[in-house]
Amino acid sequence: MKSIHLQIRFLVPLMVTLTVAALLALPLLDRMTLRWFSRDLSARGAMVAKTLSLAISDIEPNAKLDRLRGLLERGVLDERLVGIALCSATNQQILSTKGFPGSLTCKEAREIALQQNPRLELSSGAVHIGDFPVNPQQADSDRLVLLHDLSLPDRRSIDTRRYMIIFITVLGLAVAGITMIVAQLSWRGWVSGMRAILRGEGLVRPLLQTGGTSTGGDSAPPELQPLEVEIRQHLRELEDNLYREHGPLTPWDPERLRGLLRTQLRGDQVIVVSNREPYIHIKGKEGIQVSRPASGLVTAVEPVMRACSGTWIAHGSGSADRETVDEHDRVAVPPDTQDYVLRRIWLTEEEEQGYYQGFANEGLWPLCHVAHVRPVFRESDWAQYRAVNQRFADAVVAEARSDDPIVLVQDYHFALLPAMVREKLPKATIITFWHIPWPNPESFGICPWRRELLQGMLGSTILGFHTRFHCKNFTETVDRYLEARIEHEHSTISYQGEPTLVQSYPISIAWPTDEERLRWPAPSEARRAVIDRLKLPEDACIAVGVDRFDYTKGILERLHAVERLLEKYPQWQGRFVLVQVAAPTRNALEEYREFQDRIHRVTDRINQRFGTDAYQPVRLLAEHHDHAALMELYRAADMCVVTSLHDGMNLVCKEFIAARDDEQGVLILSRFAGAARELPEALVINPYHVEETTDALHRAANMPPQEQRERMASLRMTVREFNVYRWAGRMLADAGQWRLRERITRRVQRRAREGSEAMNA
Ligand code: ADQ
Repeated sequence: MKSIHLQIRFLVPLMVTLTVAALLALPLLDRMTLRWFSRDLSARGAMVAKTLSLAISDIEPNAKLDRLRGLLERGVLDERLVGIALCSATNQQILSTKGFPGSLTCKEAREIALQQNPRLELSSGAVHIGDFPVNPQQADSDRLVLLHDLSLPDRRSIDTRRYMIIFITVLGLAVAGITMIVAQLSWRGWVSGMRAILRGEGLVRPLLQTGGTSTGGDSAPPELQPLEVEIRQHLRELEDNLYREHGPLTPWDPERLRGLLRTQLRGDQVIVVSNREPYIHIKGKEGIQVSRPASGLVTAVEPVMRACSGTWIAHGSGSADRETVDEHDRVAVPPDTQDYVLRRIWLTEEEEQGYYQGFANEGLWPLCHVAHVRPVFRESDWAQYRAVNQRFADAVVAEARSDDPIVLVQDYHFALLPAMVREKLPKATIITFWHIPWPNPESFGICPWRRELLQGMLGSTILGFHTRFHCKNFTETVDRYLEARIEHEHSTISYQGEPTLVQSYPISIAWPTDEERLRWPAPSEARRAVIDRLKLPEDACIAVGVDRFDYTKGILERLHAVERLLEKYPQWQGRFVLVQVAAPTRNALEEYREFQDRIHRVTDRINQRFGTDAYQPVRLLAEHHDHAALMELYRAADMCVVTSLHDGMNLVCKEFIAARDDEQGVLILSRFAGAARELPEALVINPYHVEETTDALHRAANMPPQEQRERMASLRMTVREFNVYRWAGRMLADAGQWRLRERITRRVQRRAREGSEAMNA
């Protein structure tokens, strides 16, 4: 209806314009046709005059007048000639035919004949006057005046005008009709184009077309495409702002996770198994203190356990751990809220040495990270690894309150445990999460016990990695070394008839709550505190690195980049400072001790080369920091530098992002960290390329606040939505579905069995 109104509004002016054009064109056309006729009559007159002139010259002078009259009277027999007169050179009428008006003198006739439109209105009608010399060679020749009837041209002119009006009317109607049809079609095109744009199909179409498929539905026509780009940009900005303000519609949080446990998992018991414990009790000068270890695994899993309750089984490694447990080696944690139970397992020095230092950290860790440190595999370590896995598996069975608990197995320390638990608790849902990368089959193949490790892991119901790439590597490894059925479509591997779902679940952190944020210092206060505490220059550009002191974290490459920065861009000398926090880790291993010594040596060298009494470009803080100290650093920094040579995910970069609610600060992130796949708005670098990392440091130090804001706002959106509750929630939801399917299958099988037993009976 609307489009018809619009077209009428468009058509009325069109018709008016056409009518005006016709009214203006008709007199012009009239004049033109008359001029053509006049020219035609003049030519015709000239011909008649010439014929008569020849006849006149043949007449003998004596018989002249009578013969002349007869001749002229014969001439006017032509119906178009009204009359003819013969005039002398002095404009005296010599004779004239009957139809020649008596009132018209030769002089008048001649004057009219000389006009452009030689027309004379007589009472009998309009005539055209032509004046021609009888003998053109003679200057004072007599002249013939011919009067042509103009009624015929006039009639023709009226006919022409009528045809013209009909023609213009038909043309107008045709143009209007075509215009209406075109307008209707293009209006529909525009409307559907605009709808397509608003539905987002205009943007989807190019993608589909590149894929060689066509949607076949509405899409924006080419003339709308610039508009499309603009509308989409505005919509996206609005959407972004809305999203930034309110976050996802149903965010993953502890409450949602608890709800999932209550509903889909019917409140079943959750048991976590990890090597590292979430709380360590240590004997200090002021009595027993509780500490949180520097561990990505603990950072991620602890908030999940707070939300889910249950039991966490871990190695009791603290000096006061034994003093704080009950007779069942249990202690309720966290100390203030006591949300769940920590069950400690005690390891002998031999066990710790073989299973943890040896097989896990000297064997599997370098094997999976492929960071140019050779894995070491010892028979004795392997024996301890197996034994300790069995001890933890037994503890799981002992802690289980039912025959089908949910067991969350954490990391490479327990590759054998899933199959061991499965043996005792076949109905348990075992979710194993591998926190470090999984290498390609060739790299993994150097492990002498590769088959046993894979068999152990395939005891899991669900096997999770950070990225699809790691899942793919694992599946290919199984394909290479075991006889198993792999179903790529369903991401499952069936080994000895038992299926395992192999899926990627990118891990994350708990997004800070409002209460937590209220305790944070303002970024300016944090900066002030850090500058005062570390005695940094007032105008320092602060880069922060937070890692366990591990060779996979790329700390050496980071130092080389800082050194190159001060060389290549000397304006940063005296201003640029890398504050490197490195928590001591695995100090019992020589590889680690040597690495840490080397980092100290390189730091000293750089500080000597570019430092002064008042300025040191690298501040190496090789000690554990509590959460508040880390937050202060993150909020004080101009940039956070993550240069891992290989990292399953890396949580430090996500902590930095979560800390920057002022949307300032730049993240430099290694492309070899799993996090790089989720956080493309960071400055993504190859840490092995010193020049590239150097330039990223320079770029970050010069980045305008607006660009920082754009990048940081987007990073924050990702980390807030893809938080650790989502990580756990997705795994538990998959487990819930799995258990439901299992229960249904078991019921169906039982009924079938009962049915066949009844039949037999
Ligand atoms: P990690 O190798 O431990 O984790 P990461 O993910 O970066 O590495 O986590 C380190 C954690 O320790 C962070 O929470 C950090 O704040 C904390 N931390 C580091 N240095 C500290 C210090 N000096 N003082 C106090 N705390 C410190 C492994 C894998 C990762 C994976 C995680 C989670 O190697 O790739 O992201 O597990 O799956």
